[in-house]
Amino acid sequence: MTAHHPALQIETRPIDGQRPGTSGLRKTVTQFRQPGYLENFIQSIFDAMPGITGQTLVLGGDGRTFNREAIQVILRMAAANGVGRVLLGQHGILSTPAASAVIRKHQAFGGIILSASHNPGGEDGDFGVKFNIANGGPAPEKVTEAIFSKTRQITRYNILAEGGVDLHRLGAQALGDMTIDVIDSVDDYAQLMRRLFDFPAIRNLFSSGFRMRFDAMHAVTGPYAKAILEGMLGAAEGTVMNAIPLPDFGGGHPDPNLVHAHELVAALSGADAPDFGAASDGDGDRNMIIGQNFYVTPSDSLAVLVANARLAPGYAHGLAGVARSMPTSQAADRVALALGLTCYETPTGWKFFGNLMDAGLVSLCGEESFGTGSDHVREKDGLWAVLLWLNILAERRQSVEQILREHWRTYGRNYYSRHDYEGLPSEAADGVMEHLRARLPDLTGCHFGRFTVERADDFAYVDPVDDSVSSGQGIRIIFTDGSRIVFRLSGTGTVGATLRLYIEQFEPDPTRHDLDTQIVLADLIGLAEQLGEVKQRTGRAAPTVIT
Ligand code: VG1
Ligand code: CO
Repeated sequence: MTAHHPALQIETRPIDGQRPGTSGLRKTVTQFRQPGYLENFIQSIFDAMPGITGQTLVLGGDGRTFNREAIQVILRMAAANGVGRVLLGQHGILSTPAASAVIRKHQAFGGIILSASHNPGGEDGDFGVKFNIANGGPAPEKVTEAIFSKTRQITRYNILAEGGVDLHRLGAQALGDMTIDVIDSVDDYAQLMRRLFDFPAIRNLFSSGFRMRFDAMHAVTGPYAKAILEGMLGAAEGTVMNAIPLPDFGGGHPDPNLVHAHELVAALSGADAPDFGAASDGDGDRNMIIGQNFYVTPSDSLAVLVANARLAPGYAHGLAGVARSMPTSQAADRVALALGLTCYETPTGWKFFGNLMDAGLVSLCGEESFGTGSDHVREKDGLWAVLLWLNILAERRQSVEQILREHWRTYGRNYYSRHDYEGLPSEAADGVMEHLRARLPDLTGCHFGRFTVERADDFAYVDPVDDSVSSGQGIRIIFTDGSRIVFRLSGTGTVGATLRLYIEQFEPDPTRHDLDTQIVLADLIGLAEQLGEVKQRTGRAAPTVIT
């Protein structure tokens, strides 16, 4: 430490509730601004990861309110805790997939990503901290539990008394004994994309009159999408809408679904609509895909990508295997079966895919929650999915709708929907789950109308690589015809509890592939509400969000 930057040990005491959820620690900005709140959690990461001394750490965030203040604090703490070097995204910006790419490329020890992902931002919104390990992926449960246990015991944190860093000037700076390299937020990521996809073919597609809209939702993907789609691939200027990242996402909810990306949905409807539309979330790891007047469910998108990945140079040699989270529809399983690939079923959250990819068992994976990705990084990757779609469209020269209809004719259609009940009192949400858990032993063999329960359980996962067990990952009710109802509670919310109902029904008959999803699923939805006593226990007549 230099004389100008004495390291202090500040006394503190444990703060309740710092257990990371599905994807990092997510709380309101107000909570994160409480004295010691951020500091305690960051110190607990360093305490749980003693090997970080002298190592390289990657740091950046999605630009939401509190991003830059938090970065200055984390840098002073990293220096005081003996971190050797920090690779910092310029302006404090790194999308989640870009952070993963930077960790891997520069063989960093790990990374801290500041984001609450698709949760709203601004002064009244949410903030979050994720810790990623050396493979570039979210810390596995044993690491997040170790961090949590440090938050329970903490008595002091280390921080330099002073010292600010210029987040905007590219290049090296010193802070105490630590070096900070401010790097371009987009470069490493864009180079990786260029290696995976046929950029000349996509350029040709755009120059042949193909039109697209990408809604960055005033979140982190704006600069990435501008540089890659409009810059490298020649898409028309203005293709990327809401391209400037704003601390409050322009007051919007940066969640790429039909409800929150309504501006994009409107742009893609009508006779003169562009050919292709996509959106990404707060931190750039989610994606929504739509065609002209045509919505692609994330589960179907995953299945289409698995079926067509070979059309992109990065996947031309074929896939090792695929994986999906348990609640995600089984559409990808059908493709995997046809291609002779193993399809793994993991609990919700990207952290469970890392081991499978590190072991070379899986190349592509996805979740129903607008997440798709591959082993090019260890996070889901919104823009990657959009580029793979573009590469496929450039090769097949069909519309999104034609590709989906052909896909369903080949593999059958998995009608699928998720119903969310947000902001419930925890007791009510827990009550639904406990009630269902109690019923599990008696459900097998029960008949409900035309449905017979083949199996009902509380999903537990044994990681095939390290044998670690994760239990209590959601209630599954599986019927003899392959239909499913799944219940689980969200692990990313910050207010009350969110109950998620996932409903799926398989339809092989092509004459029945053009029906309304909610109508097709109506019987199963009714059954799910009845089995979970959802209305009685939550007092809600209908879900908050349907996707
Ligand atoms: C949700 C999604 C899950 C996703 C997680 C993080 O979790 O359901 O599939 O991995 O968000 O996504 P939960 O526990 O609320 O259902 V993101 O874009 O916040 O990093
Ligand atoms: Co996200």
